[in-house]
Amino acid sequence: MDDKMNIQWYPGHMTKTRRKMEEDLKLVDAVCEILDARIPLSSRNPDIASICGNKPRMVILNRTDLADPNVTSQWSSYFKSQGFAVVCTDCKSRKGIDRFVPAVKELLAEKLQRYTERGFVNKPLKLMIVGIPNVGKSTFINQIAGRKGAKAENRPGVTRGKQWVTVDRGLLLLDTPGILWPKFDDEEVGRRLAYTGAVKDDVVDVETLACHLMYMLHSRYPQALLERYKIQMPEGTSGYELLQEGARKRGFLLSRGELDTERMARILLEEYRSCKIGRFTLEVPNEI
Ligand SMILES: Nc1nc2c(ncn2[C@@H]2O[C@H](COP(=O)(O)OP(=O)(O)OP(=O)(O)O)[C@@H](O)[C@H]2O)c(=O)[nH]1
Ligand SMILES: [Mg+2]
Repeated sequence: MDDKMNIQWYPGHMTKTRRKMEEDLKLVDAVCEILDARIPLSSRNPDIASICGNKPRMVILNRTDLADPNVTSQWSSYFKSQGFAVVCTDCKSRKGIDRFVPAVKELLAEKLQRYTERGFVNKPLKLMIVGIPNVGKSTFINQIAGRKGAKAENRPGVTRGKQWVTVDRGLLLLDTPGILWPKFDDEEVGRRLAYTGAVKDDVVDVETLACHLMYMLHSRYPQALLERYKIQMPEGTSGYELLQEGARKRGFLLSRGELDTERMARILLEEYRSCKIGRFTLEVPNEI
């Protein structure tokens, strides 16, 4: 098995997006970065601090329905302690959505105060919504606005240009295309982005990816693998052996009686993404 994955997923439009982001920054009062609650570190854009400068910043931990709730609250405290305004959301059920507007008003309280003093009635606050592809930016905006103002779909790269969405007379949100950074120092970051669907499957080797995910789930959540796939193997079993065991237990065979590990790989990724195995967060703050 080829253990090195050469993932190249930085299409030209993303470079353009970064430049545009720097321009758009001049139009907004604050930047709101949406993170995947299952991988809050890997889904953060490391360039964002340098792009945003001194603009007030907010973090949304989204997809909390798919993440381990205990770890989500640890992440919330972590980002708060770093000075961010934090809101945890599940855009499928709208959980946490109502906390966004009060959090924005708190973050930009001084600005609002100045507007009032100068007699600016209904001058809207403007926020730019940024984040990696497919993390739920457009869905989040639609939930906040209470209507489908932004196009959203379950694949990376749906939003292609910026778009203003009016929430009400006091708030405008700027939807932006998802961006990834050109190169990862850490291959594991790339894999985590692929597990969670930020990267299209056709740029990675699905079987290799699934081996890594198997290994990780086996070391962190062995009980879940036992319950879902009847996999019970000693600690330290390789990802490929775990994948084989899964295929064996499910009876996935090729015509010559070989195990169909590729089919098992696809099933594992699909079931991880749709939360059928459980709500697993792959990164915890105390491991930083
Ligand atoms: N389970 C779950 N799914 C979510 C959540 N938020 C968004 N989604 C789903 O994630 C998928 C991607 O959502 P989008 O809003 O299009 O994501 P985006 O960040 O705008 O993506 P790009 O425009 O491609 O960068 C959609 O299928 C949404 O339904 C959430 O909190 N939980
Ligand atoms: Mg979008």
